[in-house]
This record gives sequence, structure tokens and C-alpha cells, in this order.
Amino acid sequence: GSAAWLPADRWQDPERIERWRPLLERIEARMELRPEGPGASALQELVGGIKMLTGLSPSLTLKAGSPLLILGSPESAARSSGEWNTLPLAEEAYVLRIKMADEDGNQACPKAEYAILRGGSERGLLYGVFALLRLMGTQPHGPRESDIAEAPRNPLRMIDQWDNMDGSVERGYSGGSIFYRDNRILPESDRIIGYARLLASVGINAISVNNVNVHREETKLITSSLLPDVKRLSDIFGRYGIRMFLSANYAAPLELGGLDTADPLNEDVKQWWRRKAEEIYAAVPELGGFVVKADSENRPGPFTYGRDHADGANLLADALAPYGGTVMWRCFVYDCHQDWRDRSTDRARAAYDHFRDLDGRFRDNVILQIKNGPMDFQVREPVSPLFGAMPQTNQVMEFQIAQEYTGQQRDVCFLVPQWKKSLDFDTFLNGAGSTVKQIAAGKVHPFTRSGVAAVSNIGDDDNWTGHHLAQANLFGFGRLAWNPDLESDVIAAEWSALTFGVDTPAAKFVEELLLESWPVYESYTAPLGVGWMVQPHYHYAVDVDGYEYSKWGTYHFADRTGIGVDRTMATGTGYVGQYAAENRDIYESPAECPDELLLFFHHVPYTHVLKSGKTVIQHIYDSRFEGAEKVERWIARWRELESEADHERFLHILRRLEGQAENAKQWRDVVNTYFYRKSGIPDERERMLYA
Ligand code: BDP
Repeated sequence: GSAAWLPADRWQDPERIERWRPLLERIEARMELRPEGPGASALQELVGGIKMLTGLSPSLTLKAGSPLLILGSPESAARSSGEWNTLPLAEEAYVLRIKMADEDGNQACPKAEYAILRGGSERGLLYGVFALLRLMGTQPHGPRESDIAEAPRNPLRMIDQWDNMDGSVERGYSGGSIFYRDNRILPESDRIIGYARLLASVGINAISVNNVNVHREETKLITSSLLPDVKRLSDIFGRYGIRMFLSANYAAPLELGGLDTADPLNEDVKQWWRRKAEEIYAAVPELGGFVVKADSENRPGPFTYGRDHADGANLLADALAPYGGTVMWRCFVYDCHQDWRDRSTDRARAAYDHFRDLDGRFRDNVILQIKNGPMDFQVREPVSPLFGAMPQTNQVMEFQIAQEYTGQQRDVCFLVPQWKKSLDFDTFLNGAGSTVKQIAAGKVHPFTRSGVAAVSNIGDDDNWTGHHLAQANLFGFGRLAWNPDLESDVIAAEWSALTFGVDTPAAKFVEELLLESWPVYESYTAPLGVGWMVQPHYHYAVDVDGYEYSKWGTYHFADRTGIGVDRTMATGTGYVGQYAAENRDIYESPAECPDELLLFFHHVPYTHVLKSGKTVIQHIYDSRFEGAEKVERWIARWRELESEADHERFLHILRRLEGQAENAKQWRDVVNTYFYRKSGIPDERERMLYA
């Protein structure tokens, strides 16, 4: 469990070891080795990984030079020439060449001759080492001749912890924090180092280590008493090429500085942040900067002083600029105390309405961090219309790996296909091809900083993520952040092979299950993009009307004739108008709007016929039955694989699946009964007891 997808077990097949052996007995490293640098970690990971998988202990020679590793015969490697050798590499890039011996000789047992790994920097080398270990873990029959050149597509690949200093984790489903306990930062531990390794192994290069809701204790992270510990933490991540950020409290000048205002245009406030930044960077010179949640869900912000969010973000950006720091300013800004008053108060509109017109006013070291959808990490949402709509303002897209609304790591829900749906979405904001992934990569607008960020799903549970299978989401986010073109099935297959052994029946089944899991989760929960039918506050388990009459702006408007939120321009909230014409016209029309988002955009009668040919009401009934049945089938299949996985892991997954089956049945029964009572329309297939 705790090794997750990193090398943990010895290969059982001696032939596999033989095939790799020529590469694994001697390693020549060329670099200026710094004990605390990512180059040292790269060597450690490589040698440790080789030992773990094969039992071999490579002999190591170290020479000066640029980051380069030669595995196997350096004499043969020296003879090799080619692009890999001369290609100029970006800092985080690597090239890996594996050369096989006797290509046309011993086909039955081809052996490797040498491998060369070059990094654009020590970090590039580290990513290359992890890629090589991944190859070793996923190629069942030994090495293959390869020439791989890789560079990450997204400049920023960031993880946000929502950890609190009391040791709890907001929306954490895997135990407590690995970073804090009793309002103190924990000493260096295997967990913290292990986490840095896991993140680096999938190419993550930044992390924010405290909750975006910055309360009293966390506000003190930027004070002299805690900065030495912050530095210690930052050094651990630094060894793995990961830059650390802190979430900052917008009201810090009041809470720490004793000022009576946090007005971003006030000179004393500006001065306070400048001095604070000087103090912080004297202690932690490599700090990435701040993540800020302002004017959202009761957090303080510039609105209090009648200022806008460009004023607020620039205040902090100016303070951090002399040290190269960045402000990640979140756009999750909406009024959580309002009811639906008129069309302008549709919560889905809020981010765009608050930020769009501020384009061009933000400093260069500000990045707007925008949730993937306009609401809040629901099972299905359209892409946020703000993403890409501010050509002169740096942006990152924010995803949630923690399964807050997608089963809380009790139910399986592999989110890679959901994220890909967002990343592949064409916004048309700069003509066709303005996909989210291209915008995030900085290829559509002239962004100086951009990429993707995501809320972490780990805690101090032995297996990191509560549900074993939820590890696949952390792995998958990193892989996608590195290369958004990777297919979901490739990512699922990689993770399953690294976890359950390559080509094993357990790995194959888990791969299938992962790929089915998001559609299955969607099929037994809230239908057709409507969202929010969860228990208030907890967000797990069904409560159809739980949020219907509250002030959170999260409604489904089910009545006796129909359901859904009218967000059209013609008769609804006008939210649809925030999209480029190509998308707007599709969403505006109930006939063209994709089924899966129909109720997000339209209020329709229960008898409305979907593209699938079913009525909305029959779709609701059928899909809830199908989802619950599917989970039962997973359980039956998993039971057959009992001898294929280690017993503890087998049982753990079985128990979780059984819990999921219960949850799915409850959703099915509550949702179906509710809609039968509202609509009075019976199930065509008469599967329900109308008690
Ligand atoms: C919501 C969570 C809440 C977070 C908020 C956020 O329920 O705990 O603080 O998002 O992203 O999904 O700020």
C-alpha cells in the first residue's frame, strides 16, 4: 500500500531480470552531485528501484558533466551517436535511449546493451529515472529498443493540500494530515518524503501545503516562529524538484500586523505585505508564492473595502515580485448567503461575472486559478466559461483529486476521463482548436505562467488514499498534467500494472473497472448534469432536496412537471451567453445540448425525449438501476479474483465495493421514488414498489 505505484516487490520471473541485467549492473553518472539536489534523488531512486525489482546492486561511478546516466556498457554507449546526444533540452525534459544487443541474433531472449538518459537539468533527469522505472514495471517481457524524448506540456503542475494545522484535512477521506499535528509542523518523516517521491514520480513540480481556508493557526505559517519549519518542509520537496507554496490569509495585516484594515490600496497595508515578503523570503528563498481564496465562503477579501480582485491580487503580487514569487488567485468567488433572487444571481455565472472584465489588470506574476466547472467539482459540469476568456491574464485550471462529490474514496470513481473531458473541450475563444489543454499549456494566449492544479486526495492512511483504487486518481492527475494527450486507458493500464503486476488478471480487471467507474458513479447519482443531490455539508450519500431550499445557489428545480435549471439566454439566467458562439448555440438549444448536461442548462418536462430516445423520467429510472447492478457485477467478478491479489488488498477492495453497492442502492431507491412521486409517471418496466 504505502509504496503505491513505486517499485516495491521483487519480480518473480527470472528471465525478466536476465533481460534487464546488462543495464542494471553498472551505472555511470555525470553530474555535479549536490546532496540535497534532485540529481541525488534521481540516483537514489534508480539504484533503490533496481534493487527492489531485481535484487541487483549496480556499481556506480560518478563523473563531472551535465546530467546524464549511462546504464550498461559505457564503451558501447560511447559509440552511439544520434539526436539524443545533441538535442538541446528544456529544463524539465529528458531523453531516454535503450539499445538492444544482437538485434537479429537471439530473438528468443533479447538482451539490452546500454541505456542513456539525459536530463535538461537534474529535474529532467529525475523525471527520466521515474519514466525508466515505469517502463521496467509495465513491460512484461523486458526492455525494448526505444528512443524517447519527453518534456512536460504544462509549465505548472501543482497539487493543493487542504491540510489544517490541527492535523485534520478539509474534504480529506484518507485519515489525518501527514504535515501537521496539534498546530505544529511535523518533523521530516517517511510519509512526507514518500509523498514527495510519489509526486515527483509523475512529474508534479509545485505544492501548496495548507488549506485554502486559512484560519488563525495557519495564518501564523508566515511568522518568525514557524518559518524555520516551513523552510524544512520546503527543503524536502526541493530534493524532488517540487516548489512549495503557502495558502495565505488575505486578512493577515489585521490578524498578524495589528492594522485596522486590509484595504489593498492602503499604503500601510502595502508596506506591511512588502515587509512580510522580505521576512518570508529571507527564511525560504525558494518559496513559490501564495495561493489565495478571497471573498469566498466567508473568507476575507478586497470586496470588504469596495475594491476588486485585481486590486487584491496585485497587492500581494507586488510584494512577492522582488523574490520571483507567484500569486495563485482563486476565482471560486460567489455569494454563499444569497438565494436565487433573479437571473443575475445564478451561482454558475459568478466567476465570469466577477473576473472577466478585469482582464489585463493583473500583474504578470498573478495566475488566476479556475475550477474546471462553474459550480464546484460535481460529477458532471460543463467547462468553466472563464477559462481562456481573459487572453491577457495567466490562468491555471483547478481539478479536485479528492473525491468530495464523487464518492469520497469510499466509492470507486476514476476521474481521469472526467478531467480529459475538460482538457479536450474546445472553447473556440481564439478560433477552433482553443482547447482547454492548449490554453493551460500557454499555447493559445501569451501566458507567462500557466498549467494545471488539483486538490490532493491523500492523508496519513497506510495506503495514502483510503480506498486503494483512489491512488489511481493521484497517479492519473500527474500523468495528465505532464501530458494531457495520454489516453485514459493507457493511464489506467499503467497504474494497474504497477500496482497489481503487469498482465495479471487482477490488473486487467482493475483497469476495466477504473474505466467504467465514472459513468457508473454518474448513473446512480444525480442525473443529466443537475448535480447537488447530496447530503448537505458532508457531500456523500443521497439527499435529493438537501440543498434545494438553502442559500448556496445549488438547485435542481424539480416540480411536478419537470426538472433542471434554465440557464439559457432566451428564458433563463443567461449563463449560456458566457460561452463563445460555437458552444453557446449548442447549449442554448435543448435539442442540441448533450444529454449528459441537459439539466444543467435546461428545465424540461419529465416527458422530454433525450437523444438516446428515452424520456428524461425513464432515463432517470433506468440509469439508476443499471448503475447499482453494475456495482454488483464488479463485486462478483472481484470475488473470482481472490487468489490473484494479496489478501489484505483483496479484502480491502471487496469491503469498499460492498459499501459502494449499498450506497448505489440507496441512491437508486431514493432518487427513483422521489421522481415517481413528483411526476406520477410509473417506470415502464415496473421495477419499483410504490409504497
Ligand atoms: C468546496 C468545498 C470546500 C472548499 C471549497 C473551495 O466543499 O470545503 O473550501 O470547495 O474550493 O468544494 O474553496
